[in-house]
Amino acid sequence: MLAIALPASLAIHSCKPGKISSNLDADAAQKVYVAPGKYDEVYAFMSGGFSGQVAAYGIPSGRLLKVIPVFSQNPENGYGYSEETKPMLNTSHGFVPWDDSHHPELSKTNGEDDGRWLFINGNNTPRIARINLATFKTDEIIELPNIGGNHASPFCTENTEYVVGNTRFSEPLDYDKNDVPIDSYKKTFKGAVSFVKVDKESGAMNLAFQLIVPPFNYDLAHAGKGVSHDWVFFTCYNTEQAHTLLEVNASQRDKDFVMAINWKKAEELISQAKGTKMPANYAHNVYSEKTHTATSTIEKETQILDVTKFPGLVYFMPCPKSPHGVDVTPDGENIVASGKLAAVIPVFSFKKMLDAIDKKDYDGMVDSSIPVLKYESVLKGEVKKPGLGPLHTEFDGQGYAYTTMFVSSEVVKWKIDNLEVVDRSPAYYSPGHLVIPGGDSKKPYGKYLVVMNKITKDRYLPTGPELCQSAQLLDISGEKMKLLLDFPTIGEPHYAQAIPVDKVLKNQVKFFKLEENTNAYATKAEKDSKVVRNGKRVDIYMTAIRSHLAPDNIEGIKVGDEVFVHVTNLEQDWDVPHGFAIKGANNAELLVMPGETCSLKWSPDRTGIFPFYCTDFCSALHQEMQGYFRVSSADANTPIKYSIGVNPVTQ
Ligand code: K7E
Ligand code: CUA
Repeated sequence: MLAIALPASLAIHSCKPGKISSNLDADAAQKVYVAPGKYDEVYAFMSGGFSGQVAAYGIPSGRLLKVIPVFSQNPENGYGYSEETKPMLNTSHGFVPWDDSHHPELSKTNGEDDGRWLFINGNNTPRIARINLATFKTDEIIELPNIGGNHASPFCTENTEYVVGNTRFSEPLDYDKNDVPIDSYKKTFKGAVSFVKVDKESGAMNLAFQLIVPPFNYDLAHAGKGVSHDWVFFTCYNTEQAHTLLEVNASQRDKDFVMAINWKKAEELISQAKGTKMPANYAHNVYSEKTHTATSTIEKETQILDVTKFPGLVYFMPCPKSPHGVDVTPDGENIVASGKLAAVIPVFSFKKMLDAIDKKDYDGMVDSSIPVLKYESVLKGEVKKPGLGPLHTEFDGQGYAYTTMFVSSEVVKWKIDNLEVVDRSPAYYSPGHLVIPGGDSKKPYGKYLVVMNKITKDRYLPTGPELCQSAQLLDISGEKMKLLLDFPTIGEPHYAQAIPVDKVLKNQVKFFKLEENTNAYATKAEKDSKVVRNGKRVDIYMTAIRSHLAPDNIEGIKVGDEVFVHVTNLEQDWDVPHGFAIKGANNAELLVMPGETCSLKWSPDRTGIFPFYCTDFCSALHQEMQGYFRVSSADANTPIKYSIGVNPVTQ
């Protein structure tokens, strides 16, 4: 989400709407054409913004490959509707079936994307999710306490030691006295930076500690790498500490800050037991590939460090005009921050930052304890006249940086060593983030750039009042950026990560092994399918294989029962899911992967015959893959009875 206050004269697009794009490559069609049956070169994982999901696209074709459900229920495959996946969306507030996801982040090894996991933030009800790129499923979601708006999140340190996140809305800590007047903001509100530890082997996350920081709005982050390995950088705005009409009140000061945190030092302090344990209340949801079931645990403790008490942990670098993005060059030496309202792009030098810290080259203190380093002392230089409204920067590994200009609606290429602008390419229109494969890592794959736009105006066929969101693919292999392709996206794409396909392909899971399925309701063979009544609860152990469901005739269900249909897909082959749906169920379908078990809850509300069927066209006889429930009145004596074909299933 971007809220930018601008003088009216600036609040127009510099690029006039028009069908022809001036920067279109003459060979564009050739360069994006991926012949039928051929694979794309790169996966792009784009946040779905207010859809709460992630979408995987092939680049250069721009073809949508999959929507990966993360924070929102997804009727298309039953995520968040099946009994197994409902716990994934549990929070300390109960079931929250939606979020706003902005920043996908690939796991890193030695500062390079390793293709194992993709992390993404839930912005609204603060959460971090981990997607397993072997299965393209969300494996874990952890809620973050003490935070409102998990926007500056989740960013990986160089070896994915941590994913870090910071709060957009400062607020009183959960277990402080938190029922306070809003105008006590400066006194009672706090920021909290979360460090989520990631297990090297399994990817399992846990909230290691939180740093309590001044009540600013924290916007974005990137971790250092190489020389700056030990540090993580956050932008913050609203250093005015306003709590109303931020549009005006948070734009008073000429400079806000980039906050530099020495996470190694924080880790050390925690290991020396300098942290304070504090009661907390947050959900930690884990999906198991063996049980095919998620469990949700409510955690009761967090560990905090008040940064004002530990000198050397945090420094502020002044940054002009409402900073938004902060990005670190592949060598880890330069920190690029983008002030949304600034006329320059400041580039900070990590080396100069260390020198300034050494020399105590301060320009005052925040909260009388956190040093503000002198702007001139930490600055490498400013990119002059880059355009209007700089937001985000990525790198090509060839010594160039590319920054989106929201207001002047363009991508600007500049040289990192001399900070000269060398090229600009219009974006249609108002770009937010951009992504280069590996563009925030030590090793960018600097061939493509995808810019994600907030507004499309006349670029696509109209679709009523809401027009589609869009990405644009640029070829950046040459001196000049060349536009290749427009393609629409789901939700509102903010950040994205992209990675050459090899790193992801080699880990792909094609199906789940049936013998390893330890779901409590798994049925491993058709002969074991059965119906079990226990009071008003009825469990149906059903199997699916081309092209029948077993059992397919079920009687003895009564109005008022709670029916759980546990469908195990017996197939052991790639690309053979079976679906399952029941007429009138207040639920979505199930989409069961080979070797997996999924459960649908159904409360029949009337007597009659209720058909069920497979929803995924799985074979030539898919339309035959069906069955019937007979539902009797609550006081009827219809016995439980189930069968398939001429051979009754053993009772
Ligand atoms: Cu710039 Cu939420 Cu990353 Cu959107 S944020 S653009
Ligand atoms: Cu199984 Cu259609």
